[in-house]
Amino acid sequence: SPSCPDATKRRVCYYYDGGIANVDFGEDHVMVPRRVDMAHALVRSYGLLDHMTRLRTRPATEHEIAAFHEPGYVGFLRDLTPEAFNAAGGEMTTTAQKYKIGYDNPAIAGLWDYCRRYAGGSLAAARALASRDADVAINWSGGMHHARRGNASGFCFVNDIVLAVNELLGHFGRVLYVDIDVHHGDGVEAAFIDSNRVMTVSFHQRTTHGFFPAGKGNLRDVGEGQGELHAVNVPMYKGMDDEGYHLLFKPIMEKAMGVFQPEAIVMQCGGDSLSGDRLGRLNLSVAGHAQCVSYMRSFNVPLLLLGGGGYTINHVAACWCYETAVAVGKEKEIDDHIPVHCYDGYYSSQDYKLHYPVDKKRKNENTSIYIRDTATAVIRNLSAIKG
Ligand code: ZLS
Ligand code: CA
Ligand code: ZN
Repeated sequence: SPSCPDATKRRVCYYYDGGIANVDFGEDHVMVPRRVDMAHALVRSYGLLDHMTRLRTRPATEHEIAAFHEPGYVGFLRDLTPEAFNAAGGEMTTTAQKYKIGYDNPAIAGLWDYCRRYAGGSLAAARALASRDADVAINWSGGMHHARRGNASGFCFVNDIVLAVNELLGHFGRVLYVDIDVHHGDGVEAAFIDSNRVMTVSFHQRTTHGFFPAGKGNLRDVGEGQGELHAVNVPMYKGMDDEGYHLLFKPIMEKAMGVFQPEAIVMQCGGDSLSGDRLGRLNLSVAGHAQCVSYMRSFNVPLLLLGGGGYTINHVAACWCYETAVAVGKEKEIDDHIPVHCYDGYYSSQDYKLHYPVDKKRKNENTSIYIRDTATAVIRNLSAIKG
C-alpha cells in the first residue's frame, strides 16, 4: 500500500507505447525518441518487467489534449503534415510561426500520433495513481515540460505533464512537481503560476547567458497571486556534481514536502542533467540522478515518474533503466554489466556498464558558498508558506 515504509515493495505501473520508437525528428536533430525504446529494451533484459505491471493504454484523444491546449493549436497539430509544411507559403508559414513549428520543433511525419501516445501514457499513469491501483507509475516517453497552451517549445508539442497534473488535481488536493531536467520547466511553471494547489520545483542550468529557455527559472521567480511562493527555482552553474546537487536537492525537497504536504508527486526525470550530455553541462552520475528518484520515493506519496530531455542516448537509456529498478526497489540487485540485447552495441563507449564514469576533469563552477546561499534562500522562501 502507499503507506508501506521505505525499501519495501511499491506497486509499480509501467507505460510504454512502442509506437513512439520510430518517430524521427530528422537526422541532425538532437531529440531521439528511440532512446525510450532503448531504455525499455534494458528494462526488459534486466527482468524488471516481472516486478511491475506493464499496462497498454490508448493514445490521448483530441478532447483530452484540448483540455489544456488552445483549440486552434490543437487543430493545427492534428492536421500538420511534413508535406503541407514543406510546400508552405502564405498562411501556412505565418500560422506555423505562431505555433513555433520549425527548427527546434519540426513538422515531422506522425507528429500528432506521437503526441497522442506520449500524452496517453502520462494520463493513464496519473489515473493509475488517482485510483490507488499503483504507488508509482512510470512513462519515460513523457515529460515534455516546455509545451505551452498555444505553441510548441523546446522539442515539446503537447504538455503531457500539465494534463497529468490536472488529472491528479481531480483526486488530490495538492500536487508537487519536481523537475531534474537540465532545462527549466517553464511550461509547467507557467500553467500553474497562480495556483497554490500545485508547487513546481525546477533544478536547472542557469539561463542568464542564453541557455534555453533564456531568462527563465531565476531564483527570485516564486509564483504569482495565490501561487506566490509555490514556484521554486534552483539555478546551477556548469559542472555541478552529485555532492553539490544533493546539498541543494535533499534539504530543499525535504522542506517542500514539509510545508506543502502534497498528496501526489510528479517528477520529470530529464536525463540531460547527466554527465556527458550533448546539450547539458552538469556532471551528475547515473547514481546521483537516481538518488533524486529514490529520495522522492522515500516519502511514500503516490509518485508519477516521467522522462524528458537527454541527448546522449546511451546515457539516458541506462539512467531510466536504473531508475525503473529504483522504483521497484531492485537497484541493489541490478548487475552493472549491461546484458546482451538488441541495442547493446550502443553502450560500447561506456564499457557496457550502466554506471559510466563522470567527467573528473570538468570544473564544478558552483562554489560551496553559492550552494549554501542558494539552499538558504530557497528554504527561507518555503518557510514563509507556513508561519
Ligand atoms: O528540456 O536554444 C534554443 C532556441 C534557439 C537556438 C537553436 N535554434 C535551432 C532555434 C532557436 C533558441 N533551443 C534549445 C531547446 C532545448 C530544448 C530542451 C528540451 C528539454 O530537454 C525537454 C525535452 C536548443 N538547444 C539546442 C538546440 N535547441 C538544438 C541543437 C541542435 C539542433 C539541430 C536540430 C535543431 C536544429 C539543428 C537543433 C536544436
Ligand atoms: Ca529542470
Ligand atoms: Zn532538457
